[in-house]
Amino acid sequence: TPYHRPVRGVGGARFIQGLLHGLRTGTVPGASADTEVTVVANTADDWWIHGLKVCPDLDTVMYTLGDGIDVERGWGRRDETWSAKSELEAYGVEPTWFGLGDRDIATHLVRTQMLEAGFTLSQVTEALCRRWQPGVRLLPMTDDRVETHVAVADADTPSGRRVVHFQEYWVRLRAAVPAEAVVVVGQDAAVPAPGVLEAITGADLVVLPPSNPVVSVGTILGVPGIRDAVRSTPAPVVGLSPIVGGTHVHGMAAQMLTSIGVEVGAGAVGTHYGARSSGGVLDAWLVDERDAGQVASLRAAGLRAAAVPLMMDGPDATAAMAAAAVTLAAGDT
Ligand code: GDP
Ligand code: FO1
Ligand code: CA
Repeated sequence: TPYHRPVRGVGGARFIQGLLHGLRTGTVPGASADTEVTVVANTADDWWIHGLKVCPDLDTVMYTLGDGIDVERGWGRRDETWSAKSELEAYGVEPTWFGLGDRDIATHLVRTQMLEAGFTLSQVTEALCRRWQPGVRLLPMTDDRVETHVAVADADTPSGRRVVHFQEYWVRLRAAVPAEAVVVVGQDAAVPAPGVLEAITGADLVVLPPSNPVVSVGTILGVPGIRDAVRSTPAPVVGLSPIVGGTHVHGMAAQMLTSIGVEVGAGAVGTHYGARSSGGVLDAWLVDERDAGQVASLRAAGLRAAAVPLMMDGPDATAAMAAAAVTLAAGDT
């Protein structure tokens, strides 16, 4: 299996894949193969490009769990070809730095047509998942248009700044310049998608996967109503650190944390989310064994905390992380 090959980002999708593996093989305490999993996905990476609505995080989860993902790239379809991309380039159509693969385009065509016919993003996602059968209930965080934009330095503007869409920051700029601010356009007016609040308040357990705390988990919690649902659910809430040994494993969590003034550390991210006993969203926070030194201060901050291996080096290792999270949340350690 090519599962272990390095990929960018996709912390959330790979975690869920490992969790499902653990459920199927019976290694997650108190759960079984028929345990229902609902995934609330970030949609603030989404954008319109070449007239198509593209939802990278929904598609990454759907393709990963549906076994259609290009594992090495970590996004888009396996066995992809790029004829449409080269044809667009030949016409001189911008942007050329963002590529839609020929297979992947079919997903965006279906999505865009359905949206234009009046279906909601939730309904479209359900329809797409009928093909991919991800084995989870996959919900967008909201059906409303919400987009993360990033302010970067630009000496040629009166303000000294320029704001670019998250995809431009990530794909064109490679997150190589400092993010001076993150603005989540449309977030204040967004409404959680149908089923999202009910899934959180009706769950037996809520898990924040090792994902970007700012532009993935942060944007989800920022949809009005979602943070409150996580704060008030009767279920325990446990998170896994995306920061290991002082930086992210892949991606750009470090740049994003810096932009919001949070130290790039496993403990700092846990206290940034905060303990529910003091207005935060977590009961428990799992850090990597390299960050074991931060457990004491997390406990002092009111969190149940433990250090275990947190590298998703394959389905078994990832399932063990999920099992450790469940155990910690249950208070058995
Ligand atoms: P994106 O939307 O593709 O950026 O994916 P996410 O936001 O879900 O995940 C990116 C985050 O997952 C980054 O902060 C990574 O550090 C984290 N991540 C990726 N792989 C691993 C891993 O093996 N272990 C841990 N602990 N975190 C990981
Ligand atoms: N990432 C890239 O680095 N380059 C691309 O051209 C690109 C295209 C793309 C198209 C569809 C899609 O679902 C994802 C795509 N991504 C691309 C990945 C995407 O930028 C990121 O994975 C996420 O937005 C971060 O979560
Ligand atoms: Ca993302």
